[in-house]
Amino acid sequence: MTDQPDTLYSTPWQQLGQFRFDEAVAQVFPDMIRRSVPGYGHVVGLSGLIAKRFAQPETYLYDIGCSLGATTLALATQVTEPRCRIGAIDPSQAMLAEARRIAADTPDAHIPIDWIEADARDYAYAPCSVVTLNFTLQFIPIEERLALLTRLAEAMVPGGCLILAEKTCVQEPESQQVLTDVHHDFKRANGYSELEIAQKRASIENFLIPETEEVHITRLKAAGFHTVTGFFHCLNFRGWMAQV
Ligand code: GEK
Repeated sequence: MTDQPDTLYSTPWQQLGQFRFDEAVAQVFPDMIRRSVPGYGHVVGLSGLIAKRFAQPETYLYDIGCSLGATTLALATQVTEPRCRIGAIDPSQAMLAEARRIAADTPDAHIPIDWIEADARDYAYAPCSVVTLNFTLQFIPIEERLALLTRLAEAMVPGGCLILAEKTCVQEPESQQVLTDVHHDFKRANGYSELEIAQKRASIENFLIPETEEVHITRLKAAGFHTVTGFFHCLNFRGWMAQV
C-alpha cells in the first residue's frame, strides 16, 4: 500500500488548476482520502459485507471509480460466490497502475479482477449483481447522473444491489454551514493546515458537485431501483443500498 503523506497543497500554488486524478494524487491517495472523508474506512468495509450478501454466482461485480482499489479489494476478499468477476473501472491510468500493484500484494482476494481504464458513462456493463459507486458519482456532471444510474439498474440481475456513497449537502444554509465547519475541523484535526484546506477547496469546488439526500433517493428510484436504504451517515457523507 502506498503510504506517502498528502502534502500536495501544503505550499502556495501560483495558479490553482482544477483537481485531477493524476500520478501525484495516486501516490498520496490513501492518506488524502482517510484524512478528508470521515468514515471512509467504514464505507469500504461495509461495502464488502453488503456485497457478500447480494453477490450472485456467475455475475459481475463492478467497482466504479475504483481509484487504488480499496473497495475493489473489500469485494474480492468478502465475496465467495462461484464464478464471479470484478470489473474495477477508473479513467485514471495513474490510479489503475497503483491499484494493480497493491492488488498483487493482497493474497486473500478470492475473485479475479479486471482493471478497466474507462469512463463509467460509456462502459458496456455485463449482467451484474453488485455495483459500488463510492464517492464517484459526485464527479460526474449532474445532468448525466440519471442516465448512468439507469444503465446500471438495467445491467443488474434481479435481486442485485447498488452501493452508493457520496459527499452530500443540505438545503438549510445554517445546517450546511455547520456541516462545512465541522468537516474543516475534521481536516484540521487530521493535520491539514488552513492553506491546504483552502487550496484543496478552491481546486475541487466546481469539480465535486454534492447534492441533497432527497435528490439522490428520488433519482435512484427514477433510475429503476425500487428500495433505497441508508447504511452510512457521518457529517455530510452518506451511503445507500439501492436494490433492483
Ligand atoms: C474508493 N471509490 O477508494 N468514470 C469512472 N470513474 C471516474 C469518473 C468517471 N466518469 N470520473 C472520476 N472517476 C474509491 C474512491 S475517488 C473519490 C473514489 C475521491 C474516478 C476518479 O478517477 C477517482 O479515482 C474516483 O472516481 C473518485 O473507494 O477522490 O474523493
